[in-house]
Amino acid sequence: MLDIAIVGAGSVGLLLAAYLSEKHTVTLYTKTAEQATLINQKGVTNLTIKKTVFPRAEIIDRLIPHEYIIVAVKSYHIQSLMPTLANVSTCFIFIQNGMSHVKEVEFGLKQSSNWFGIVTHGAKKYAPTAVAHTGVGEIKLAPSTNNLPTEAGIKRLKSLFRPLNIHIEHDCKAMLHKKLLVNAVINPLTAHYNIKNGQLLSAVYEDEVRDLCKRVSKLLDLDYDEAYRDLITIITKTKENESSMLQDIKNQRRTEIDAILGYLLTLENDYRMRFHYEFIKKREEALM
Ligand code: KPL
Repeated sequence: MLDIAIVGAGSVGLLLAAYLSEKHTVTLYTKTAEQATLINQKGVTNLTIKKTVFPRAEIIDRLIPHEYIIVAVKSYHIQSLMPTLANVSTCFIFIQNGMSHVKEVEFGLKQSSNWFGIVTHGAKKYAPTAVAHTGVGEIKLAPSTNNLPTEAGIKRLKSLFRPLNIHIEHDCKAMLHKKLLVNAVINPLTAHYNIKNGQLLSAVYEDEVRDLCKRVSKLLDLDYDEAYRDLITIITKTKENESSMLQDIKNQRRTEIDAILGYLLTLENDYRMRFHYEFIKKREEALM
């Protein structure tokens, strides 16, 4: 049994808490005291398997060291969290979409053993204490550049995430780039057209999916055929899911468009990517 903290109780944070609390001691750190109180009263329910678990909940200001701290907040919250995280130097696992948090973490938390992770599970938060597992995907983790994990460390990490199809990768940048491509295609298109991931498989969207996939794979130096195959696999596995960007727009929250297409536009000012970037930015501005 390991002592784990999960920072962030959005859809991914709740999904991790729902599975990891079955075997480990989990503390879930929330943004608001209201959500912490509700979780302490009602637990966290996985609506898909109809199971409730009881992690301890605290607000993020009370963060203390744990064996593992999984940071599952949106990428744009990482910067403001940095002073809190630097105080509890430990083994961190960062699970964010996009790339903008990577430099911040590698620079700000040099003394910790950091891992970056990607999640392709579909998750939807229905209430502050309830989440649905809307698509079975996987979790991939790779060590950051200054982290040289031992075989024993890798084994522990694998056992920690076992219920969620864990894979350990060695090339962190390649892993994050592959996920960036997935998010750069699925998230803006589903948010733009207000559709579930699976609807992207319809012939109506095929040209647009292929076109964005081609542009992003070229920009990130990924093999197009392989990238397209992986993309279709993830769309298929999460076909019932609403992407995190669509959920953000529907809930009138800030999206991760800056960390995804915004980041890619800093590499190349591609007009199709800019079109989708600006469309989502306008939506976001109108909502907030
Ligand atoms: O990461 C996701 C997201 O929505 O942000 C995918 C894998 C696309 C699942 O919807």
